[in-house]
Amino acid sequence: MLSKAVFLALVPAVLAVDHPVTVGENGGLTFTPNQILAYIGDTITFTFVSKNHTVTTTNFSGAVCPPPAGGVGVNGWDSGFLPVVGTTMPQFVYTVVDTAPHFAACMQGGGSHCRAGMTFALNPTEDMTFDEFNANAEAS
Ligand SMILES: *[C@@H]1O[C@H](CO)[C@@H](O)[C@H](O)[C@H]1NC(C)=O
Ligand SMILES: *[C@@H]1O[C@H](CO)[C@@H](O)[C@H](O)[C@H]1NC(C)=O
Ligand SMILES: [Cu+2]
Repeated sequence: MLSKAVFLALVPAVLAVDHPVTVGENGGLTFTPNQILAYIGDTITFTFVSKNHTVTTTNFSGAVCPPPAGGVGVNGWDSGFLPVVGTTMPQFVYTVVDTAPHFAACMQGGGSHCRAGMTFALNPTEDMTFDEFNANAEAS
């Protein structure tokens, strides 16, 4: 049996959680769910289940669609294009490294997927909501 001190040393200070997100469910231009709240150390596992999409950070407003290659912002990310070929469903895992809001969308189609609502928010705020971001995307 482990002593209490050893046992406590083995328990992480914060229990990291994985947040699964499905990309292209039922062949749609969607992230499911389209917004999540997560802590530093958590992971987001994006599973691509149809077509050929990306999850790429972009601006909250202004030039939203399409997101640029490499993504926007400090600690932004870009999965690159992850086509579903046969029965292989590619995954992209992002580890949360800050508490800032991050807004992402799909790059495919020169911005057409992004403008059609293929948008996603990590840690949106009262001032920067998912709905407002999505409206900015539609209008961009
Ligand atoms: C996925 O989309 C990108 C960008 O349109 C394209 O360059 C690439 O060839 C596509 N991949 C497949 C397997 O269709
Ligand atoms: C995102 O917004 C910043 C700040 O307004 C701007 O400098 C940058 O060019 C924008 N990025 C894109 C891809 O439009
Ligand atoms: Cu897409």
